[in-house]
Amino acid sequence: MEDTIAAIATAMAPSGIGIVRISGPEAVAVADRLYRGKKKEKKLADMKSHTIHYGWIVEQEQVLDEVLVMLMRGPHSYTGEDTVEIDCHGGVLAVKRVLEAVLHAGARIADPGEFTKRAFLNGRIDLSQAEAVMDVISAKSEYALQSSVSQLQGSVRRAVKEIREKLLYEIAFIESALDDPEHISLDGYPEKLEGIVQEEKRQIEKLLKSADDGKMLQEGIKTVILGKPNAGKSSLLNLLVGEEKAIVTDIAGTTRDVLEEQISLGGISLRMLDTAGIRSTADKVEQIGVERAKEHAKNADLILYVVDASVPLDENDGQIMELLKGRKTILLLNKSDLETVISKEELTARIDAPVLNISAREETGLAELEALIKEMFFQGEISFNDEVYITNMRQKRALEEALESLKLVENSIALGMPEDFFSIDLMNAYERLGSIIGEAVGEDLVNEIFSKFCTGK
Ligand SMILES: Nc1nc2c(ncn2[C@@H]2O[C@H](COP(=O)(O)OP(=O)(O)O)[C@@H](O)[C@H]2O)c(=O)[nH]1
Ligand SMILES: [Mg+2]
Repeated sequence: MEDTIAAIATAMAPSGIGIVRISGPEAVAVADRLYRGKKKEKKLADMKSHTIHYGWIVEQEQVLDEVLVMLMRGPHSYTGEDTVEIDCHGGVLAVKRVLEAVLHAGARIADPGEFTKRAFLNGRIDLSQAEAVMDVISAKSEYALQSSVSQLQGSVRRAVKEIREKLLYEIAFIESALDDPEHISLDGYPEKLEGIVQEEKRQIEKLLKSADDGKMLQEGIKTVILGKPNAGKSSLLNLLVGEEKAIVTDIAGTTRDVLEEQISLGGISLRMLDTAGIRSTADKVEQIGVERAKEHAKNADLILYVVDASVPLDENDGQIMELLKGRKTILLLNKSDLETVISKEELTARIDAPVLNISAREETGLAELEALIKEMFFQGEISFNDEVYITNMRQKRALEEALESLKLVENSIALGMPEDFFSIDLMNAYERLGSIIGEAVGEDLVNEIFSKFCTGK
């Protein structure tokens, strides 16, 4: 962290403004080598922190761009170090020229995520917050964003800290009792500890339970559209995407490959897969498509089974119903604008799943579908006020390991083991929880986490 680093913080595409960010002990000096204000003698080094300065970036007497320069001295900056941000014009070439000049003036190019890594290493944010930064950037739906922002504000850290404090208290108590048996008695202590361990296990389990929802919020609910050919599967996908992504014709067997689209429905993101209609077919390509549809159905979070209500059920529907077993399913009785020959009752008699009447052509039934999905996956309510969602797989693993350690403590209590056995596993749980917020994590892990970031962040 001795180096002064620099990178382009904005997207590399023509835009109004592009930002070159500089951070490190030499940040202000580097900027001063290039900055020229209206008054020639003006130096950023003499300016107060958190001020903005108009001027030009000049390299070897050549004016590169007209800029605004933002000055933020550490520790009150994103990285915790002296930071200068240069707002230049957002042409790809203009931003690159300014960055090059900054590098010539003594900064080195930043690694991906290095600004955030410094914020973490300088103790300005914990590891769970650093991970949230990346999630905020890559959020694909309103709820994914809200959950990441709440983590950025420290919701995960607070939840983890609370559990850790309780564990640490018990570890310390056991240690002092063992050191000073004359004054501190451990009589009846195992029973008391058992109650505490149970409670903390419950807290961890609650966080772990949120991880399933959290993953779906973050990555989207994997939703597979199944049905016979011509049921209106591709029409439904197009309707939800809002444009003609899939080819729609009245020829059965039009969709042969699986088509994936990320869509947002009422703030929830769905990874929606349109598939080949399921039927027995002699066409080789279509057969492969049917197999793929079946494969995807196996690990779907949700299946939308589209039924053409204007034609009777047949043996192909029987085949599809087999695929629905054990999967969350919504039955969509499509083409309800036409004369229908299938009733809701006929379907619910055969499969245990909610049924909605829709028409992909008339665009009806979508609001009901949205409400039903929210109900099925988030009990209708997604709230970030007092709920913490674990969206990160690394954090989830650490929670699982902490839970295992607490189970070992329970075991030792049940077996009547000596107290120092308890503290070993309590300590393990404490450390695993610590790794979530980045306490005592190795350099390799830190590097791995931050290397997934984009440059400039
Ligand atoms: N009347 C009516 N026709 C529909 C509806 N949805 C789809 N279609 C038509 O049904 C045919 C097959 O649609 P498509 O989306 O390709 O079905 P897929 O094979 O299941 O993907 C096309 O001619 C669509 O225009 C609907 O709600 N009402
Ligand atoms: Mg289709």
